[in-house]
Amino acid sequence: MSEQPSNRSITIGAAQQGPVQGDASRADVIERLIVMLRQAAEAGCDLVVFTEVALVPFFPHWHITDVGALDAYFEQQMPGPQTQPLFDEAARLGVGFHLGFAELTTEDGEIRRYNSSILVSAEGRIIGKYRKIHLPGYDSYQPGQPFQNLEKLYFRVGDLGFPTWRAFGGVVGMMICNDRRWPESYRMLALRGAELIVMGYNTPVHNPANPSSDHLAGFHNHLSLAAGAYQNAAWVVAVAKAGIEEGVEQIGGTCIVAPTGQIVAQATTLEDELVVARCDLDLTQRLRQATLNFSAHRRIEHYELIARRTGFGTPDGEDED
Ligand code: CDT
Repeated sequence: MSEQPSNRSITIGAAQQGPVQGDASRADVIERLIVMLRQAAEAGCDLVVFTEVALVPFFPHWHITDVGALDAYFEQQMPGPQTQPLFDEAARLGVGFHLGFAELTTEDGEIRRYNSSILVSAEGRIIGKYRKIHLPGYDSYQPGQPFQNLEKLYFRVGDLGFPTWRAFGGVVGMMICNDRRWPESYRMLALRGAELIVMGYNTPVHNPANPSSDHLAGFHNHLSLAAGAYQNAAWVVAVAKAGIEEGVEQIGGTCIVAPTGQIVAQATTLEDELVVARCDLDLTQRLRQATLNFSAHRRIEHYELIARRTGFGTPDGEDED
């Protein structure tokens, strides 16, 4: 860690959210976010990171067959009438934010639904949008499970790639929840210069597909984030929707991870909680000029050679029978 903060130090608030129950209105949720936005402004934050699908309960946990009921969880405008107060308050306070939401849009004459996030400037202007690429779970109802994971049914795979933006004095990229488990997400962003990666997540403690790992859910969260941060020399801010939401217990563990892989700030509750850290963006550059100097040390030609030789997956020396 840097002992002397540089000119490119920014203060970031990771705004963990407790559960959003089914009877909560958008206005209720926005009010909770505004409370944390004000706390962040008090704490001197330049940027506040809200979670994935922050405005409603994490509805992919339920099988919803009525299209009207499904679409009620989506935003058709951003900002729209219900989210405008968040933008207005952020602009009034001069604090930027990241927000995850379910996006419904009409493109090429058809309705499309994405799991999306936006980065908003301190003036309340949308800087950029990301659409989740790694959608976990299933595209059909799974009988016999205590809750569903139907992201593949409700959302399309994101079609915007992994863009980065010059913002908040550095280069910023976004990913969303399950993206954090895949090294390619971080690497794509780092190759585009990302110094700061922000994301939200809704992660149940119980994974019906692999219950034997339930006790490791929190560990795997921090393992993925720390590895992604260190191996790409980037700051990583990851924000949970935590606690028991409509009967589904979700991990917390909201944290801010330095490019060294060290968790420098972490939530201690499963409720609305603002976690703050000062992040020196120049630390990324110092690491990228040393151990993690991509252009000096990565061996792309060898990765490609190996990939061609193995057909991207067949083990060398596999027994033939
Ligand atoms: N929202 C989301 O992407 N959740 C998934 C659950 C997968 S079950 C391990 C996640 O990766 O956290």
